[in-house]
Amino acid sequence: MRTVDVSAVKKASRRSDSDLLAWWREARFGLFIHWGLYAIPAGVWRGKRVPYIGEWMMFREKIPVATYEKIAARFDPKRFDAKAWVKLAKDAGQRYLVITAKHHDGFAMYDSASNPYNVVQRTPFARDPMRALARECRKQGITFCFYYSQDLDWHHPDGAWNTWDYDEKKKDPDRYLREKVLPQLRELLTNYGPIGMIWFDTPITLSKTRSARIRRFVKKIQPQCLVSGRIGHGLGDYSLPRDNFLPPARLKGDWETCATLNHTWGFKKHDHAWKDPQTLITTLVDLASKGVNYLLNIGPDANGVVPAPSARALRAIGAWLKVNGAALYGSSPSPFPYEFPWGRITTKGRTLYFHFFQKPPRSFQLRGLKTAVKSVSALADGKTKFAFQESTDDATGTPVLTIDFKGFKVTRPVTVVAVTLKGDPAVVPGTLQQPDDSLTLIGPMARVGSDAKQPAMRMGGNGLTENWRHPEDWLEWTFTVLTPGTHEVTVVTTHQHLEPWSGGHTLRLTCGDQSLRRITKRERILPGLRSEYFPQIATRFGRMRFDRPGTYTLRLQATRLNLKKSGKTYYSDGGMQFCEIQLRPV
Ligand code: H79
Repeated sequence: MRTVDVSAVKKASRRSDSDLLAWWREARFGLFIHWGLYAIPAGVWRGKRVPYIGEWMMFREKIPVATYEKIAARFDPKRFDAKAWVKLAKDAGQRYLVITAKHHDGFAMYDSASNPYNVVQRTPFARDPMRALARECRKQGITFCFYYSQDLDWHHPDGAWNTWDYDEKKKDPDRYLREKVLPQLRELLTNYGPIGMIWFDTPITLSKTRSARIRRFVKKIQPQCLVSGRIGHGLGDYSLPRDNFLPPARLKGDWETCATLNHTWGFKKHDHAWKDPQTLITTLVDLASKGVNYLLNIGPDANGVVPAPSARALRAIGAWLKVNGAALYGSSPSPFPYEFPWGRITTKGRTLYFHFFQKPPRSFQLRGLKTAVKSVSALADGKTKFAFQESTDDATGTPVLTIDFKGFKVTRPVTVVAVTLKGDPAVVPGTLQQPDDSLTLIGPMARVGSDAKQPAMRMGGNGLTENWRHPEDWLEWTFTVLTPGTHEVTVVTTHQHLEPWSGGHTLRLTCGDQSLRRITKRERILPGLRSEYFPQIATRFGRMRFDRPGTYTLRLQATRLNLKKSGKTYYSDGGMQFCEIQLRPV
C-alpha cells in the first residue's frame, strides 16, 4: 500500500493557500467522471424511465437499501480502461480529473477497508478502478482528484436524506462522520498518492462545525489537497455556483462551474441531448473570461465505455485548445467586468486575447480600453499582424481602439486575436454603449440601494441578486451613450431549472424624466446555453430615448413583488431572480 511522503506534505503546508490554488487556476479545464452502480439501471427502474439525473434514481424511486444493494452483483465493467479514460482527458486538453469515490448512494467505487459496501467486496469486478486511474493520471500528467458525498448518504443509517429505510429522528450525524466519512477520507488521502482535491458536494444538513471538522481532517493528512466549495459554510478553497450555472459577468475570487454534456451526470441510456462542440468551446471561453474553471462531466456506462458523443465532443474541444490554448491555460479574467456582443476577452499579463464568436467586421471597434496597444496579431498562426488605431470619442472622452481585420482568418468555432499592450490593462469603469449601439445593464454592474434604511437585497458572489423581496429595494446603473437614439427596453429574469418561475412582479424603470412600468411576463425565452438550466425570461417594457451622448442613470425598482409566502426552497431564496436589462436600438 502506497503512502504519502509526509515531509513533502509538511513543506507544502507552509505555503499560502493562494499558492495551493496555483495549479488549479493554471488548469482552467477539468474532467468530471460520475461512475457508480446507477450506471446499471441507467435511468430505467422496473421498466419505467425515471426522470431527473441518473445518479439520483435511488432517491427518486425511494429504492430500499436491500434492493439497491443487489445492483452491485451485476457490476462487471469488462471494458473499463483507465489508460483510455485519462488519455481522453488529455486529448480534451483537461488538466485535472475528478471521479466519484462515493456518491449519494453511499457505494464506494474503490477498495475501502473501513466499509464493505464497495466495488471490491460487493461486485464480480472485484478490482479497485481508482488505483489504475491514479497511476494513469500520474503517468499522463493529470492532477487526480476525488468526488466524495460527505452529507447525503442513502445507505448509511445516519447519513442524510434516506427517510424510507431509516427513522430521521434516530440519525446521529456524528456517528456517520466517525464511522464512514472520516475513515473513508483517510483511505482516499493515504492510498492513492497526492490528491489534487476532494470535491465535496451538496451540503444540505451539515453544521458549520462538521464542515470545518471535515476540512481540518483533509488538510491534516494532505495539506496541499484542495477542498471544493461545497464542503459547506464557505469553508472551501474556492467557490461553486449551482450545477450547470453560467454566471452573467466576471466574478470576484476563484470559481468553478461543473457541467453536464447532456442532462445527467451518471449514465442514462435515454438521454441523447448532447451539447455540441461549438457550444462547449464557447462556454469554456465564456467561463475563463469571467475567472471560472470548467469541470465537464462524462458518465461512463456499466461496461466502462464512455458514450461516443461525449468522447467526440471532448476531443473537439481539445483540438481547439491545441491551437488556442495559450489564450486559456493560466489566463486571468477579462479586465472588462461585462460580456461583449461579439465574444469574450481573457488576459495574460499585458496580453489581451479577443475571442471572436463570429467573424468581426473589417473595421472592428473596442471601447473603453485605457492602456496603449503595442501590437495585434492572430493567435492561430502567430504571424498575421493587424493594423490598429487609437482615438477618443469626442463627446464622451471614451477611448476607442479600431482594428483593421484585413486578412482575418476564421478558426472554428472561436477565433482568437492577441492584443499586446504597453502597460497593465486598465479600462473605463461603468457600462458603455457598444459599437452595435446596444447597451446591457447587468446586476453586478449596478449599485444596490433602498428607500428603506438598508437594502435587504444583495448581490450574490455568483452575479445574481439575492433576496429581492422588498419593494423599497432598487438597482441603479450609470452608463455612457455614445450614439443617441431610441431603444427598446427588455428586462430579463430567471429561475432555477425544475423550480417554478415567479413572474407577475411590477417593475418600474426610471431614467431622468422617462419612466416605464410593466408586469414581468414570460413573453420570450432568450436563446443560448444559459437558458437551458436558467431560462432567460424576457419581458418588453417599451422604449427609452437618449437624446445626447453622455452619461445616464437608470433605476430599476420592483414596486410590487409577487412572492409566495414560503418561497424558500433548496435552490431559491424565493425572491425575484433578476438577470439584466437590455437596451437595443430600434
Ligand atoms: O453529482 C451531481 C449531482 O448528483 C449533484 N451535484 C452534481 C455534481 C446534485 N444534484 N442535485 N443536487 C446535488 C442537489 C439536489 C437537490 C434537490 Fe431535489 C432539489 C433536492 C430537492 C430539490 C431534485 C428535486 C432532487 C430531488 C428533488
